[in-house]
Amino acid sequence: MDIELLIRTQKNKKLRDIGEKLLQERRLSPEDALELFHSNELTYIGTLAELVNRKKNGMFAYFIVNRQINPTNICVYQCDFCAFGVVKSDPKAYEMGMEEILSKVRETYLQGGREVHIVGGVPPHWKVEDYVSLVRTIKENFPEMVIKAWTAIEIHHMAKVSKRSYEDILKELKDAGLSAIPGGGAEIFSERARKIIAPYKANAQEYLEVHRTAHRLGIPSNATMLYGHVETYEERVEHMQKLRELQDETGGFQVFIPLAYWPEGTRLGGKRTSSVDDLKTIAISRLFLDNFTHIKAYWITLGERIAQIALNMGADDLDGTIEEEKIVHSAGAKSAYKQSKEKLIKLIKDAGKVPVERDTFYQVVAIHS
Ligand code: V47
Repeated sequence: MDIELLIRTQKNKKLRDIGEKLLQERRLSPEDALELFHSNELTYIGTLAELVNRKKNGMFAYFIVNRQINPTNICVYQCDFCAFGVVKSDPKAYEMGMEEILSKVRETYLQGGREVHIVGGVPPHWKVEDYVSLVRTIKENFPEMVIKAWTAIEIHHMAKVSKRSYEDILKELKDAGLSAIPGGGAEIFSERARKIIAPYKANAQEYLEVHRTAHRLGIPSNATMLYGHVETYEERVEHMQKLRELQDETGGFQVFIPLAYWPEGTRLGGKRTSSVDDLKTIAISRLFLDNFTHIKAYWITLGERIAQIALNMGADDLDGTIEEEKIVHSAGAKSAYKQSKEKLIKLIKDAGKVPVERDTFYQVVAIHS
């Protein structure tokens, strides 16, 4: 596709101007991003996003052999969009023992996996030592495993209950073996929407401050946005703007992950996002977040088919083999619980991209061309 021709023949002047801006490698304004959200020109937006992606990542599309571990679903926050967290007395409540956690890590280790992504509910009875010793025990038993653990929500909670600073908590976790922080818990930063979907947990400033502190301490992190519930397009743009500002300041974010909302079994209810909305959101995030190298099409929330198309509309990463996803499946996700490495390689190849097995920090482990 001749990109200049595509832009020149675009009938909507505002979209044409956005295309010109991107060709000149100029930053999009929040108004530009909003204009794109209001447009249904998916091919146009997706092609521009793919152009920008190829400048950053060439034909590479990344995946990782990893495992998610959700040590408990007991959670004090009870957010209305979440069907995973339950109170302690709920018959569905569970808490894994250390042996169970280690045996899951071992299984992944023996399959060549080198990342564990740990995130769970926030149980009222857990102390900072519980979070720290979980990290330390895994690291002592599997020194080569990279531990990406605890969202900003959990870290804020640890600081609150122990009356310690984020810096103090993060230093202790880092000393115990934590290497990176996942992006969960961002949901949507807007105060209005957060009051409806997640009124009790850390707010936007607190989420961002945890990540700012982590970056200062040399701990890279990821960023997410949960979309498709009660938020407006303006609030999606405002969310991404806050992340872009922090990234300008620290450069510590590795990847942005738009998470499509699944409503089943949640108190909030609502409808699933459309495929067009999913692809548009991926593409617009690629165009707006010019200071992020990677955009993840998380196959768990998008499904494999849409994730595969997203690799041609701005995304360059699928996440990983996962092994056991509980959070989004509690809310009705229809994707598999896990994926073989071979299947991820095939998904990427069939999308016309070169599959690159990566580590947590986007270092190349193997190119499967
Ligand atoms: O913060 C909860 C989301 C997140 C629902 O950092 C839901 O690499 C959809 O953040 N519908 C946790 N989503 C998962 C997460 C994540 C996943 C993969 C990779 C990374 C990374 C991070 O799951 C939560 C929340 O935003 N979530 N409930 C739901 N009903």
